[in-house]
Amino acid sequence: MTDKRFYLTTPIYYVNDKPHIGHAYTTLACDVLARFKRLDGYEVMFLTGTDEHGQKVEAAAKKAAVSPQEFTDSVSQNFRDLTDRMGFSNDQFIRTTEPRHYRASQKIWQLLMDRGHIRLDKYAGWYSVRDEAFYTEAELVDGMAPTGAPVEWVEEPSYFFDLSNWQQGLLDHYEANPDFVAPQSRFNEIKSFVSGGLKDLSVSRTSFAWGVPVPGDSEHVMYVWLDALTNYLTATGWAEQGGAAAGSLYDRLWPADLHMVGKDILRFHAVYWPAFLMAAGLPLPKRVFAHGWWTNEGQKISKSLGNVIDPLALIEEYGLDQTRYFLMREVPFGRDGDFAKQSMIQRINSDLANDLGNLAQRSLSLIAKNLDGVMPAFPGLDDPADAALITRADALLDQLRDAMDRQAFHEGLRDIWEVIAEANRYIDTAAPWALKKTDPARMAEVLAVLAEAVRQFAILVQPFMPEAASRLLDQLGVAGTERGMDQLGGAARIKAGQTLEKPSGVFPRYQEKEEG
Ligand code: ME8
Repeated sequence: MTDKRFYLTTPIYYVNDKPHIGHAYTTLACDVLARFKRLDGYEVMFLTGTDEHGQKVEAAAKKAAVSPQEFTDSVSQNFRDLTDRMGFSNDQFIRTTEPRHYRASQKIWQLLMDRGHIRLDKYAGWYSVRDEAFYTEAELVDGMAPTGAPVEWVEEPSYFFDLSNWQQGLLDHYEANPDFVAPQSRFNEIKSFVSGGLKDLSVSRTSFAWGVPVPGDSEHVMYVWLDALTNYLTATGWAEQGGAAAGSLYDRLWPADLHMVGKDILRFHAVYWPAFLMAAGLPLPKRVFAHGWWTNEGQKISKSLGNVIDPLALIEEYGLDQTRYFLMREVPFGRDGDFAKQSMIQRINSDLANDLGNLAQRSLSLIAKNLDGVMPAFPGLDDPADAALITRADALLDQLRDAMDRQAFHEGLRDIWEVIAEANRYIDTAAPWALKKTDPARMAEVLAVLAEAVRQFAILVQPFMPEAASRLLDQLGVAGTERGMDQLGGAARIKAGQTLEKPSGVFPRYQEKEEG
């Protein structure tokens, strides 16, 4: 067992709807990071799942004329299916309707109660079922939630969490942990929200029943966000093992290294969740990253506009690795971005088919044709052009590590593609196809340098495009045990003398279908 550990989470998704690009995007970002960390020698726990309680889900079940449990069973399965189809490598898939999650939610409630942070009172105010959030009169815009969601007036007995007492504690934590929330602009918004003062938070409801029962008061169910946020603890076995001897899963994993969320739910993760945890006397997660939102060809995505993007349709049309690459490369992670078909095609044909695909295919087929498919020996780097390319390739691992630790996925890929461009210039200048007759020894050196560069690119892109990378590594004769990040940075090189399999392109061009 390693002491390099990394615990990362996606939000758990509401089961009121089909999975869409937003869900796929958040989970994909975590998948890429989880794969990178595993390849970089970490013990990783990657958690995703479904958020199954609350009024929104109860209403969706009623509309479908089935019980909430039947409804959540079936919709939760859609999210699991998406996980499989996208090749996500999550270690657990949690459902908030599981008994272990009831245990954890009730345990945190009890802790908050015992420590004097929850009291019974009465709530009178606005509630948005779509957002599952409470709003003050002052926050409403034209009678709607600031998100544009409808609100309803709610008046009912409710337990309250003493959020107002945590303003200073939160601000101190932000001050002491400048990387707690990213991107920085969003962190600033959170700080100014908390600086503006916090009101106690209603944490139970009596007007519907689809939730975790409040311990000791069966009239109430827990506010869905208190229940939902606790999933991150549930999955560590906290209810069963919290405070247990060193070495328990909880002990190894908590606090989480990263909660990945969309920008719309940052406040719940960067304000309420840390306040709950501080009040319960538990350590806080190390970082919360809020990513941006996708539009579709410039338009806001909405069911009413009928322009929701189905991630499964994207995979079908463009291919899984291509879709994964596009989503991670096109938009600086953390910013909003636009999904445009032409940009997708451009990325597939230019970055993948031309830049990386052709480079690999040209290099490998020259080895096949001119060297009988036998991997040449890696040269001493006396030639300045060889040295320049390999030095840049060797530096990529540290660059990628740094980008990954900042969740700057687009930068990681950009850095790799800069060296791919360099390798393309190298092959054009060295022109190994012309050396066969004039200088076969030099040709073998050039092809070895190219094969080494491609080996490194293939290892580096595994977290983003696992299938294509694995096919490329197969063609380069790289053993399954030699695909980790520890094989980079000059620690290993191509192995001379192996006979390679016949190469075939791994990044096909996208052909637009003829209309009609
Ligand atoms: O919020 N582009 O669940 P959810 C990018 N259950 N991301 C988008 C998007 C878009 N167009 N639309 C939505 C919940 N998202 C809670 C979480 S966690 C303890 C509980 C993202 O199903 C959005 O930002 O509404 C959010 O991260 C997720 O998809 C949707 O979550």
